[in-house]
Amino acid sequence: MNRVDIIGAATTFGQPRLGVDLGPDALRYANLINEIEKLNIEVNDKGNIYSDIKVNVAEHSQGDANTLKNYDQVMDFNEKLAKSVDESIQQGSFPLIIGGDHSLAIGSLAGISSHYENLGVIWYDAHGDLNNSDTSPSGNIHGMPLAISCGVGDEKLVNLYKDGPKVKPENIVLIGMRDLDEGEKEYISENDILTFTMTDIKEKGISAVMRESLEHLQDKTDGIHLSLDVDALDPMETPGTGTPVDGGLSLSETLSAMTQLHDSNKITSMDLVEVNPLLDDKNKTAQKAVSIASAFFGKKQK
Ligand code: 4U7
Ligand code: MN
Ligand code: MN
Ligand code: MN
Repeated sequence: MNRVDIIGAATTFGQPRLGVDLGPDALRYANLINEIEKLNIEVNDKGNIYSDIKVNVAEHSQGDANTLKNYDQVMDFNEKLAKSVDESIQQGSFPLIIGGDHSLAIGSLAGISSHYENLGVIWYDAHGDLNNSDTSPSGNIHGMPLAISCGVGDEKLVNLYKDGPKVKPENIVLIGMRDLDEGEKEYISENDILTFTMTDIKEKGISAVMRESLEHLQDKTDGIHLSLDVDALDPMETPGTGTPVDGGLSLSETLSAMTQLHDSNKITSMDLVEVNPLLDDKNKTAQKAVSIASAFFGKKQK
């Protein structure tokens, strides 16, 4: 790719740990733009997208698990994001969507999907994000974007920006899984989604996992979206995130995974999400996320 559009997805209401909307700026402060430019790539920072709908923060963390929390806001935000992502692709740029909580993937996938018949998705995360309002233990929409993109869940979110499902389950690979809810496990096995848990990664090694993931997707897809949640990494590496889970990937495994994806030349868009500077230690999580993005865009590891 020779031109990258940075799209700041300043959303926090897909989950209760407010401050993840500051993630895009934390990544910029950690030198994201310069680091990509150093790789001889033209970078166009499109700034941040915000929702106009303000919610009552006091109400935010309450409510039943069976309601979708901050529904109107997530919906409004993702409509705008989808449009921006769609425009970037139309203009021939590679969209890098920086978050922001993972509910933003509803909009990024909606904007991307009109450009591909068979979009592949690599979901690099501790979680499957495959819940719906019936299976979700929390009601937090950041645990639902992949299900919604597959056409499962709230009708308006499923049909956001463009009618119908955006992704087919057979075109998804899950990497880094270690905290799946019961309903998510059922969806994965019913739909036969290729899944690499942390146990699988320890057994096979990250490089075999990435090779198998690409092999699974490359012939049947016409584009591959990478959605990278920093909680895929171990909390010792990336403490500044709202839903940390022990026993995650190391930075060095992730850098080598990114180099493999870069070398494949198959990835056509990317989300980099869930960096929350209010939970971080001196912006360390954003710095690691920038090194991950740099490896993805071709920085050689020493
Ligand atoms: B993230 C969870 F119950 N599954 O649905 C849920 F464990 O985008 C967590 O991956 C979701 O960070 C985490 O609330 C969503 C929970
Ligand atoms: Mn996660
Ligand atoms: Mn996630
Ligand atoms: Mn998270």
